Amino acid sequence: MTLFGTVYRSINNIYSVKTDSGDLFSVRIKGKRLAILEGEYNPIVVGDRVLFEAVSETEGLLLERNSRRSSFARWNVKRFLNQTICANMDQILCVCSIDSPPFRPRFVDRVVACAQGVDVVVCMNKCDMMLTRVEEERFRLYGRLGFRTVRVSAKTGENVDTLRGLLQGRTTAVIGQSGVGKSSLVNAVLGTSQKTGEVSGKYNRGRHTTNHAIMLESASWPSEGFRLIDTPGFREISPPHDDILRVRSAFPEFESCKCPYESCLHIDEEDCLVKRAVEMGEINSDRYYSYVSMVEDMQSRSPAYLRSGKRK
Ligand SMILES: Nc1nc2c(ncn2[C@@H]2O[C@H](COP(=O)(O)OP(=O)(O)O)[C@@H](O)[C@H]2O)c(=O)[nH]1
Ligand SMILES: [Mg+2]
Ligand SMILES: [Zn+2]
Repeated sequence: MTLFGTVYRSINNIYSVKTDSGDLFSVRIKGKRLAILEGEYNPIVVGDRVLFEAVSETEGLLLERNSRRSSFARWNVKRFLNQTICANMDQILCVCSIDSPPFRPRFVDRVVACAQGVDVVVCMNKCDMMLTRVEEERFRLYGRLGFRTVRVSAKTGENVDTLRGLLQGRTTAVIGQSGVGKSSLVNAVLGTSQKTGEVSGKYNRGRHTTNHAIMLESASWPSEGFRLIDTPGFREISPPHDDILRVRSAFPEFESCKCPYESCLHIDEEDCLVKRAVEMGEINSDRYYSYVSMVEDMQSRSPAYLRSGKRK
């Protein structure tokens, strides 16, 4: 019998797949690899929709992966490959914190550039503390650029209800540096009370220290409630190897500036209106240099598949 399901967890190439009727299967890839997925670092990720053959009441063999309607992917600096972290979410919640670690807006810009086919909500946690004036301005800029923003405190519970409201009826990937309070927020919105650094959901009662992505559900999903994909904390993040114009599109202020050169990267080109706007202070210069550093990152890479003789 073949069944459809969603990947809830992936450990050592064994996937926990939940069927649309709510049954859990442990699914493996048949043979060594799926032919169509050759060349990907990790062909199946949390959130993927898969077709599998049930071989017992709890085990299956993977047959196919559906194409993804959205994903979060980054450049894996150790393996010289693009790495998808999770797929098919309705939105990304990029969590930052006011302190420990301090707000790193360029990290947020990078998360936006790694998001494919999905909007990013910028969430400032630990709002029981204070941002500096410069940080405050930089955070507010996201709102003016059209991003949804929310300030919360997992510690005091401030705006946790608002955050829960943003999650209703959706599947949200929670992304951020480690220490910003992702697990604390996940606990707060789900109403679970595990120690920080551990998350337990309906299907994952054991300890979870977030070293891989995992799908969690609120009570009574799917009739109501929401799902969250908790992800490991990233220290550094770089956009996947791709067309640089895609990274450019992560900066809506460049579009509204109407640089006349359609393929302009707004870096070395003469008479570029974006560069002019930066000089005039109309475009935030830290945002601009955040973009430039991503482009430089991408241009300095040599992907494994372009290196002769290094890897198959
Ligand atoms: N002051 C303050 N500390 C928080 C808040 N949320 C989390 N923390 C603390 O930040 C640390 C990291 O939290 P954790 O949820 O493990 O972060 P994660 O690595 O992103 O999952 C813990 O010591 C939490 O107690 C908050 O809203 N305010
Ligand atoms: Mg965590
Ligand atoms: Zn330009």
